[in-house]
Formats: sequence, structure tokens, C-alpha cells
Amino acid sequence: MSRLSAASVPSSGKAAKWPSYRPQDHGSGIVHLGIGNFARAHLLSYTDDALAAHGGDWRVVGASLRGSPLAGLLEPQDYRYTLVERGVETKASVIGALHSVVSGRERIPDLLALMAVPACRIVSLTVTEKGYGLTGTGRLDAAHPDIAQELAQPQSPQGVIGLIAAALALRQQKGLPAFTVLSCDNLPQNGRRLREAVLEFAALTHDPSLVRFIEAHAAFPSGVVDRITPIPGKEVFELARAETGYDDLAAIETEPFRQWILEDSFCAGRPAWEAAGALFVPDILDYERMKLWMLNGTHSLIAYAGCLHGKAFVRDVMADPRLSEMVSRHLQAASMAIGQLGIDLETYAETLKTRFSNPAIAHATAQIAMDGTQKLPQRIIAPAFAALKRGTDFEPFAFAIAVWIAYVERWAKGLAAYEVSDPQGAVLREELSETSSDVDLLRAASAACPHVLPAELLDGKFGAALLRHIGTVRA
Ligand code: CS2
Repeated sequence: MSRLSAASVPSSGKAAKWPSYRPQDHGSGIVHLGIGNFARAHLLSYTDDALAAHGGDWRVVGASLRGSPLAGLLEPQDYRYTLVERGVETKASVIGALHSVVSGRERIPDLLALMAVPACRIVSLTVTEKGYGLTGTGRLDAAHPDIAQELAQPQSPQGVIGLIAAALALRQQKGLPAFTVLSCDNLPQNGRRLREAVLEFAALTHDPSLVRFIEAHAAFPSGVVDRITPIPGKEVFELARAETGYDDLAAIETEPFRQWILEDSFCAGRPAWEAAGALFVPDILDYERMKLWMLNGTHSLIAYAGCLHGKAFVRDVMADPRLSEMVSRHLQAASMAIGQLGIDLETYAETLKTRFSNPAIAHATAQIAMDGTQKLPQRIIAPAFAALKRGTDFEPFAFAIAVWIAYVERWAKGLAAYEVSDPQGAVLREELSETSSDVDLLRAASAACPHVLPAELLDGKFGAALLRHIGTVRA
């Protein structure tokens, strides 16, 4: 069987959807930083549909700053790959919207050059929460390795903030217009945060005129992205072959659902993503709470409870009646903390339970459990504060934090079958390894990560609930 490439044509009798446009006729317009599975299942899938519907020079140059084996797998395929949607039915699409991939630290100068050509009108990112190098309050984190290096040597950027600032500086020098910077990570007000970080960095490292250029000309829309995308399992290659008739070593799998809600402030145009169902709204705050507090918050709870109970996948947690009851309670509390919206949150919660239970998606609890200290503030702590303020049920948030603490504690004491992967892992281990009583443990977790567990949450009724739940979860 032959390998998927630009020369491949649909095989007769195979169900896969192929690009209805000629990818090679479309230039690139987007540089995407962090070309992992999620971006290929989300941004690229929307862009593929937008190109099919409305055309334009909007193919995506994908970049991996740390380097990824993906580049070597995709190059012989002319950057075509199969996206397999797995739900009640299996559907495959061959994606043509990926133009090329630039991979590895040694290619950063090439990447910078690509970001400083007229064709590049959007720089988008999926680099995970920790990839931004920001503190809990959204300032540059000088202790973050990329930020520390870039502050010392702004001419050789290593991370996304330095790279964006350097590319905008180059554009300013060349007299080119600025680009739109589009965060596709699960951070609240991701565009606003990124803008502040880039401006802070530019003020510290570049000529003051760069700050003015960015303020006046660059755009940083915020957005909410959603598509559950596991690390692909081996079956995906068989499914891709069965659906397309070609071998694809870069095939990925995802769920049928996808959602993208964006502020429509782009300074240099954009693909017609609305043709693919993206929603452009004046204010994304409500959608953001809905997604981060309901989907991601519950996901984190599922991840830690799953790891503690030896459940490898989200669907295994959902299949356990006691644990799925806990999921329902969490969703209910998150929806009450949000309050009335123009969106039906009950239906949203039901859809989430169905998505989490999808038997065809093996989404590892260990994958979601990663980087808890980077995720919990916007997923659990923010709704906890909202619930306290609104007078709604806050217990599930205290419970979720207790589960996380127990998850870290077990590892810190050398009793876990799993590894904790977290930028604060070392400090957590140090603080938690010698604790004994519940009170002790709680204080130690707060001392290790005050931005996850602010002191004000340790007192009063929330603190009491936390202690009670820690007691139950540890027992
Ligand atoms: C997950 C998300 O890994 C995680 O922390 O909660 O990646 C989640 O799958 C996506 O946000 C779904 O859109």
C-alpha cells in the first residue's frame, strides 16, 4: 500500500473525505507555534474547511520549538495527514491545510524569518499553560527557563514570548504591518494575557517604539478552543488505512465534537473559519467560564481521581457509577457558580458526560493530570471563589482540590504507581513528603503553591470543607 502524499487521490470504495480544494494552490498565511495533536485536530481542521469553503492563502506553517518527530513523518507525506473522528461512527478526513513544519531549536532563526514576511498574517499558539512562562498573576516569570534566557539575550529567543516580540520588532524595522497573535490554549482571556506578556517583554528588552507599534497595530483576540484529542493509539493507523486506502504515519484521532469561539479582532485578515462553524462573539468571558470551569475543571477532577483509583482513561472513570456521580456533582456546582447565561448549561453538562464517556476515545487520565499547578487556578480555584461569592455549592471544588492534594501526596511519599509531572513537582515533593496530619498536609500544599491554594481559601467554611474532604480522600 502506498504512503499518503500530495500525489494521492481518493481510492474508490473508501469513505474518507478529501480536500475539495487544491492545497498546493494556496499559500501560507499562518505560523502556528506548537504543532501537536491538538492543533492538527482543531486549528488545522477548521482551516481546512475554511479553505474549502472560501479559499485564500491561509495554509499553516507548523512549528515545534523543542523539535518533534512529527516533522520527519509528515515531510515525506507533503504534510498531508488523516484526521480520524471516533464516536458512534468513524469518519476520516485527509487534511491539506498544513503547508510545512519547522522543527527544532536550530531552526528558530528560520522560523523567525518566516514570521517576518508579508504573507504571515496570523501567529497562532498551542503551547500548553506552562509554555507561556507567566506567573499566576500573568506577569513574566523570570524563573521560567525560556523567559530567563530571553531576558538575558533577547536577540536569540527560545520561547514564544521572545519569538513573538522579536518577529514584531523585525516587521517594524522592515516597515511591514503587524500580525494577529492568536492563543489557542486553555487560559482565561488568553489573548489579553498574551498581549500583556508580549508588551512587558518588549518594554524590558526592545526599543520603546516597539511597544507603541504593538499597541497600535497588533491584535490579540481571545478565544475558547475545544476538541478532546488523545495521544493517538496504534489502531489509528489501521483506521486511517481502512478509510483512505493509504498508509499514514502521522494520522491522528479525535472526537466528532469541535468548538471554537473567538473575538473577531484580527488586524490582517483571517480565514473564513465561520464557514467551518467557528463562532465570533463580542465578548467571550461567559463561554470561557463555561469551558474552563465545566469541561476542564471536571477533566482535572477526573484525572486525579482516575490516577488515585487506577483508572487509565477518562471513559473508565465515567464507567464507574460512584465516580461518574462525582462528575455530575462537579458539573452541577460549576454551572451554578457561572449562573444564568444565554447558553443552556444543563444541556452542555449532559453533552460533556457523553463526550467523556465516548468508548472510542482513550484519553489518558495521566495526560490530563500533568501540570496541575498550571491548570487548577483557572479550572477549580476561580469557580470556587465564584461559588463562595454567589452563595452556591462550593463543596465539589474543595473536594477536587483535596483529590489533587492526595494525588500529589501519594507520589511525594513514594507510594504511587504514577509519576507527577508538574513544573512545581520538586517543591511539592519537598513540602509534602514529610507531612502527617490533614492540617499539616493542607498547610504544606498551600506553602508550596500559594497561587493554587491561596491562604484566604484555607480559612472559614471553604477551609473546613477542604480539611474534611482531605480526611475522606486519604482514609
Ligand atoms: C484537558 C484538555 O489535558 C487537559 O488538561 O483538560 O486538553 C481538554 O481535553 C481540552 O481542553 C478539550 O478541549
